[in-house]
Amino acid sequence: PTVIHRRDYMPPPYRIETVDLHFDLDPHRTVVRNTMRIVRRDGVPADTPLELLGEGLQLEAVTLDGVAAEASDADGRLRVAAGRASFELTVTTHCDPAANSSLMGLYVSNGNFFTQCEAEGFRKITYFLDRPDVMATYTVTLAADKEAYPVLLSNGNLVESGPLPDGRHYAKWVDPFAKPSYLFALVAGKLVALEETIQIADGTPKLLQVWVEPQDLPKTRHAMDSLIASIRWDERRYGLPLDLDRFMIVAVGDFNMGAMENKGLNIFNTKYVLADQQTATDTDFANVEAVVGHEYFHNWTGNRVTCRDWFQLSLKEGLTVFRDQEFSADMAAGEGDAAQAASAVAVKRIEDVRMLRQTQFAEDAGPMAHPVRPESYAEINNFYTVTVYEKGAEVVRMYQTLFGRDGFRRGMDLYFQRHDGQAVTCDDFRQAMADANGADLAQFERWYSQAGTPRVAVETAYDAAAGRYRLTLRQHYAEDRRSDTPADPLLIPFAVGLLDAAGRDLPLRLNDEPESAAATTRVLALTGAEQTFEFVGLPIDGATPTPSLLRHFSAPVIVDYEYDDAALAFLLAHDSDAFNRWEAGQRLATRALLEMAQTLSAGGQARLSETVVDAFGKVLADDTLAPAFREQALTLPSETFLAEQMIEADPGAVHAARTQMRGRLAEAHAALWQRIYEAHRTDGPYRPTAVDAGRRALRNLALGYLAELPDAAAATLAETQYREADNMTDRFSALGALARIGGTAAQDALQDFYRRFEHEPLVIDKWFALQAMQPDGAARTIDTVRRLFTHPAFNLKNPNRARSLIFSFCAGNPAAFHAADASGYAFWAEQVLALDALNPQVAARLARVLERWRKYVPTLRDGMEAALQRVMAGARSRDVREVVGKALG
Ligand code: B3K
Ligand code: ZN
Repeated sequence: PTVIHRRDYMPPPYRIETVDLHFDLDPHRTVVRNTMRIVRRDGVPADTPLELLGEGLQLEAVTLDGVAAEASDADGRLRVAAGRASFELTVTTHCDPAANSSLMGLYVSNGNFFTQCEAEGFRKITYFLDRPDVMATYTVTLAADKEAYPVLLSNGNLVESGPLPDGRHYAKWVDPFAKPSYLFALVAGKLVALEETIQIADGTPKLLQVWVEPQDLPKTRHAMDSLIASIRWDERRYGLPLDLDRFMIVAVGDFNMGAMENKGLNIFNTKYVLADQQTATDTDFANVEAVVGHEYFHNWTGNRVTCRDWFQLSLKEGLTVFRDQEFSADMAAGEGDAAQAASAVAVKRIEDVRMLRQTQFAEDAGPMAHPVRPESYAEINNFYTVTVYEKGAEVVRMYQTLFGRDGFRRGMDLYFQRHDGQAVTCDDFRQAMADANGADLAQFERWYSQAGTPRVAVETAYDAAAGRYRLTLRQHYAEDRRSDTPADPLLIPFAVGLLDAAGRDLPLRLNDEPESAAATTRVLALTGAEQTFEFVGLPIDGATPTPSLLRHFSAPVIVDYEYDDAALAFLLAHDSDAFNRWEAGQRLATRALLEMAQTLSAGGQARLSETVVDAFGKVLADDTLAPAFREQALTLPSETFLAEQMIEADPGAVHAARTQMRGRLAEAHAALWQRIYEAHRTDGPYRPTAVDAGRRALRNLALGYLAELPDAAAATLAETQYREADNMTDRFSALGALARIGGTAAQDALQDFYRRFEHEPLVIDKWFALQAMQPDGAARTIDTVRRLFTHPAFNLKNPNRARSLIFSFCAGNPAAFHAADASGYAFWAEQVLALDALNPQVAARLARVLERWRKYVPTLRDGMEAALQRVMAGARSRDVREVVGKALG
């Protein structure tokens, strides 16, 4: 396939200044008339042809300044010999939205029209310079049958609407802001809206709407509240106001990803809009808030200032993920006192880091490894990755760690002052941060250009007689890093603390600093390959302090330090940095689990160390800890994360070790789990707040542990909870516990659940996912999955449904998926190929499940390689071919 390189960037020869689009909407033959005001850029030779990109379009006519013009489409490029410096070009085409199963461009979902243009979908709607550095103002007229499509929406403001002959009607929209084509959107159909008018800080009124299908209207309140909270937060924290008179969110059931930030008309997967007590879990509520925030925040970071080219994607995505993380943290912290707030912030950080380490670190160690700002791609849709998003957000977070919140804000202000209305690069953002803070960030550029997860090896030395503590930090990349990008030393903000024997923080002062500089957490700037920092003025002849390293996860690195179990148990009990308290427990559990998995993998009998059992017992018994934090501390590292830590991943052994450890923790602390279960009922009406959600999470975690016990008590608890639950979190957790226990109670509950929620697609997704994620038991999960595949409610064309069954099994159930007989791999290959023909983007995501095949024990590798070969031989899309080609390469 053709590979596109960052170094080949060239500005476009022509500018498109205005776009006037006219749509005659029809599911099978939509006619699009596109009139553009085009200007040749200064210095471009007059004979340079204009080449507009198009994909799958039927060309009807082209006129140049009102006169029919010669134009031809070769290989998806419409060449127009304009020969003048400034002109008006009208291109008329038609397309077939109902036949569009890729869900890119214009498509039909449940009888309504939607668009998705990022990254390169606009070219499926009309011929265009479909690249983000071409910014134009759009006027859009939509015409359609009035009865079938009563609502007609596009970006910006509604300026005109009215009837047309033959039962049709039209609406005209004007977006006053210049934008790249990937932010264009239209929606047409039978929809209703929850509406609210608010005033922003300067007093201007704004109309907010959440558009959904009529039956979903009662599930829109939370999305609306989240939108209002997002608007307020962006004004307060960054001084960034909503710039349009109206802001719309629209929900659609068929959508490739989470949501899309189209200017003034955000289009969302229903999963991230609809929520009510009966059908959405606490996690769903939190996700709606986060995604509504994310898309709203793009209005400034992405839309007002956009990307020059797609290699700069992290400019908007890393920054906007960072913003949504901070928003969610503030929202969770807003409810309680200072201690509760700090704990809520730590819990949010823990969730984000868990996900980063499980998915991004693995990506960065595999064949798709790429820098935050990639150097090349075959299919840009394959680069909407956890590296660009989540590692990108960590890179942005490091500016804030280095300069503080105020310094970060100064950088943001300068960024908007310089670049509002422009399409820019990651370097421009870094320069604004540097200039606003009088800093030199040249070295920091490497975070954007070097792939792989850096490791920091730590050595410590304590001179008790002198009260000095030396910390030597050495940074490097793993030897087997799969990337040819440079491996030069990075600027790593490394936050540390030291605990005395009683677990209290020691004041820390570097040897060249005045006494007043002492603080209990110090952010060390590691810039060299190896550097030593010396803390002085510690108590003379004190006990050896315990280091708390990389507090709050101050950089996306792996810390290598030889803690013994006692030190980890001590940190878990005492560290003032809540993130590192959690981290100590995870390290302790990870080490124990990996030892057990190795033993089991070699055919031996594993035992869990009593230090670990006791350390977890202390957390269980510590009622001073916030429930949400306790739940995180008591949740073991995931099987996927653990397998990634092995030299050769053995998912079966990991699953066995983790199950054994859960069983041992359940049995050793049965009374405590029982007590936690009883003590954490939530009183009063259901509220999806962080505090209440934390109580439910801890209680349901306890139920899960109790379900590991051989007696029947947990089954009774779970059955009662299932029946009496007044919210989806408790009902679904109880269903999960019952499913794990198995037997007829599980079958009955699963059936009841299906009947209860038959008409709630998002809940039926959960029903499929839960079953796909059960470990092999009396029945093999692959058989259940194949049976569910033929269930009348299954539909491969709906991405949420495909993800709920297929992805849940292939990516969310490692032990069953990696069965020794390769049955999982055969299923995977079939499904990738089936999806490849329907929806390449979704297919490519599924294809990525096997990209780490070389990491696994030899007995599994052959089966994976064969499945990959089979897909390579049959796949047609650029998307899947790029992924599988790299995996096999
Ligand atoms: N910007 C979109 C992602 C588009 C993905 C295209 N394959 C959603 C987001 O990050 O907010
Ligand atoms: Zn985004």
